[in-house]
Amino acid sequence: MIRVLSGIQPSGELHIGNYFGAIQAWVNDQHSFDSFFTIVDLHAITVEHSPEELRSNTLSLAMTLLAAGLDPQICTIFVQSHVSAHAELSWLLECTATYGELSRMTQFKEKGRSDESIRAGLFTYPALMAADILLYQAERVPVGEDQRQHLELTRDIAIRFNTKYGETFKIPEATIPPLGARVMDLAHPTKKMSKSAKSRAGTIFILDSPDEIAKKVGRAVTDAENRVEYDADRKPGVTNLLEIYCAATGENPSEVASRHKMYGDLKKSATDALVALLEPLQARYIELSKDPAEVGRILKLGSQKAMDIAAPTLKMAKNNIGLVIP
Ligand code: AQP
Repeated sequence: MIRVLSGIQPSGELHIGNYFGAIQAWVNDQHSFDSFFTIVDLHAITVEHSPEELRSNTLSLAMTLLAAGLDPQICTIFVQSHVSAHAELSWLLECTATYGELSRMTQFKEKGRSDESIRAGLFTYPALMAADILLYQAERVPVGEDQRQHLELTRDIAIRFNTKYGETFKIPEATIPPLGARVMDLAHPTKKMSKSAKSRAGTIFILDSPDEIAKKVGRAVTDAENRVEYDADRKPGVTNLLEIYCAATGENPSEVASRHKMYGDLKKSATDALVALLEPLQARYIELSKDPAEVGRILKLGSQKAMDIAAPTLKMAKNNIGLVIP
């Protein structure tokens, strides 16, 4: 059975970009593939963070994933740091990747290439991400558009390792959704929606109330024409709203554009679609948060399963690169 692996950082509250770009596909994939989903807490410490918040974000993220429909009976959900093989393989891959490759990663450049005080871990982050994927011999990696470059690098690192040291890793492929792969900030529609945005105004969080959703969508930046058209270059704000609506409903953006005359109509439709999508998820989240011990149990079982799959790959990688296996 084809194996799927994907991860998400507990670096803040989840937003609809994370949902449409990744989680929606995870929920579907779990029925057809051998699926592993990981909360990548080691990635979340590559930037300034609060230890207390990291701990609570990790549990809250696990509950959000379960509330979104991941079923621990059919997929494996685990916390990255519970499986030490990630950190171990990461070092072997850091020693396989080059300084030039890591310097070209746009996410690194955006988050502060010119800042001397940024953490070294932010620079080597893509090697850890490659380890996350390659450890499980995953062939399919559902991610949003922003991760495409990291996936390409993962493939390059795996091919180089296999060529130099012998066949070790399967070569993974990114699967990127046709709609919702790059949800933009509602207040700055040329910037990607992000957990760590400076202002919350342009980000719709998965746990936002219907009123908050209505307010944020109502204030979404559009343009002065008041004519609904699907055209990302000329109308980034309106196009973003169309894509959000369609990612939530499965409809076609050009058809939806033709049925909406004014921006107000489109904003109302987008709000209603998001509330209808998120309300049941939020109700399940409240139920799950009453029993954090059960969530802890699910994560523990998940990390056991993950360790069993990761261990033979790590051993083979160590052996092939020339380390003595005890
Ligand atoms: N705006 C987005 N549109 C579509 N997909 C998105 N993803 C993130 N933002 C969008 C996808 O969500 C998954 C998990 O992302 P992540 O937590 O690993 O980190 P990220 O990509 O850096 O996401 P954020 O929200 O912007 O977090 P911060 O602010 O902490 O960096 C990935 O599959 C990603 O593609």
